[in-house]
Amino acid sequence: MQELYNPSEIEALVQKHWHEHKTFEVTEDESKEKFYCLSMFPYPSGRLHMGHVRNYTIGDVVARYQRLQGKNVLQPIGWDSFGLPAENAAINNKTSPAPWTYENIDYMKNQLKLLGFGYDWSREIATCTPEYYRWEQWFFTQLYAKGLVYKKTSSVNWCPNDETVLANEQVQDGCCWRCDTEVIQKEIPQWFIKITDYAEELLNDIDTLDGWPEQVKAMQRNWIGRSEGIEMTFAVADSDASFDIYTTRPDTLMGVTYVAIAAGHPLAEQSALNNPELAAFLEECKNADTTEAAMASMEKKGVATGLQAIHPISGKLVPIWVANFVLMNYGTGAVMSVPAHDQRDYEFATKYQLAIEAVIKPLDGEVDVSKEAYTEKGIVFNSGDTFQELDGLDFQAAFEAIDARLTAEGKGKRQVNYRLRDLGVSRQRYWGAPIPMVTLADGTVLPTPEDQLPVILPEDVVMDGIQSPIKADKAWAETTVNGQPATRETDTFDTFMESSWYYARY
Ligand code: ANZ
Repeated sequence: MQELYNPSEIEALVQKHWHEHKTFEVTEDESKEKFYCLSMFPYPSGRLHMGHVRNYTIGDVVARYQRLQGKNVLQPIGWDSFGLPAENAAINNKTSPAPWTYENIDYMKNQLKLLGFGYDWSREIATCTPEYYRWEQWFFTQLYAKGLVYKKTSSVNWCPNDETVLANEQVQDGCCWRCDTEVIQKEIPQWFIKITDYAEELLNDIDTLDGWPEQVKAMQRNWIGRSEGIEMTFAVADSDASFDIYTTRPDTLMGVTYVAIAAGHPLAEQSALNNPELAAFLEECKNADTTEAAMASMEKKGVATGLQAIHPISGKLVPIWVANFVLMNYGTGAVMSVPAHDQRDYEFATKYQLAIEAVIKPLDGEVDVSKEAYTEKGIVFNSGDTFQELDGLDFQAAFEAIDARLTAEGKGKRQVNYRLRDLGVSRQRYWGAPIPMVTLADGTVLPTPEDQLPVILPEDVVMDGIQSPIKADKAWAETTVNGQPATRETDTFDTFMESSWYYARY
């Protein structure tokens, strides 16, 4: 036996043996318990880094341990290989994304092999190949048939330099995470998957996740963000218009001193038609960063619309403001503002000299709102003549009483809201799976018929700046469906579409 361990000699020998004996290839074996060990696929960025080595070593240790336990272990590997970096690298290196990607895969595959991981290489996949993404396109059309996919124009974070939509997580301090260009808001038609239909189920099933850290489960719950409240209608004074607000604190209803609406609210846009100051403010809000972190720290600003709303119970008139902290895509895009009991409303009211009226006090004492809002749930007081019965009730009793009264008068109803949004999957870049939808000459939108799948992304392309070659080449989009000329969708799926299902590929 040799004194010194010579890796290049001994490891090469052992790996050759594994290869020749197909040591890690798995087949069906009813006599053994199955064990499926899947690590997150690497993105073929070019070279492995130590993070990869650590990550894949952990998975490999688990797989080998389970093998030694006598289980039939499948440990596959593949490449999560669509995405923006390939395009940018291709532009910089004057090549196209496909060869850049496949070369990186070859190189990194050799590196992984040198590390001696026990993968079943016969099952290697790359998510950028039609063999893989055809199933993704197929199940997208199945989701469409079930009504779980829809197209809608929506405002997105847009990087003018990369000409692409960015996820909120990809916006850092109002700038693009990749190129640092200032991000703007833009309205474009996009495809969405209706994950909100499953919000309740997702939330309930978090309870069944055994062995998950409590913090992770809490993060998941917060992300889904279920809240229970009341949606109610405020009429606009001297007009036929009305609008709905959503509140989780109906107990504070009698303390409403103004109403705040989002910059994208139809009432805001309408009021801006003859109000230049408001129009300028709406324009400013359009390009604001709407990530949660940014919303929390930004300066609260607003402009009065000049309109008044009628309080649904007291009938009092309260001013309608447009405020930058009201989100258009949450609840109804409008809030009843109760500065005495909401700190954000308090700061806004103080800044613009709006009234502050306390209507909730602690169980055992008085309330002081001279310096800040009292945001605890307490006991209702000061309800006034129109709803005196409310005085003395606690949060839950007041919630019920207000719900009952508004429901009886046809002015409101209980409502459950979720923070979770439907999943936007459209990207305007090239290196992704084509979205399998077509539009007929009369505007009818249809899924690509099954026998025309996969819709193949051409790989032999010339990158012209960052313009997608399938958008640049008008002929690519021309097709025929049911004997009629049709135009293909030229947007591609975001890469999380590939990443979210390869666990089910085997
Ligand atoms: C009046 C009120 C009084 C509120 C009070 C709070 C405290 P969650 O739990 O996240 O659902 N809100 C509703 N829609 C909004 C929007 N589009 N943009 C910004 N804020 C919005 O929070 C619901 C509360 O957030 C609602 O309850 C509303 O303010 C505000 F003492 O209504 B509340």
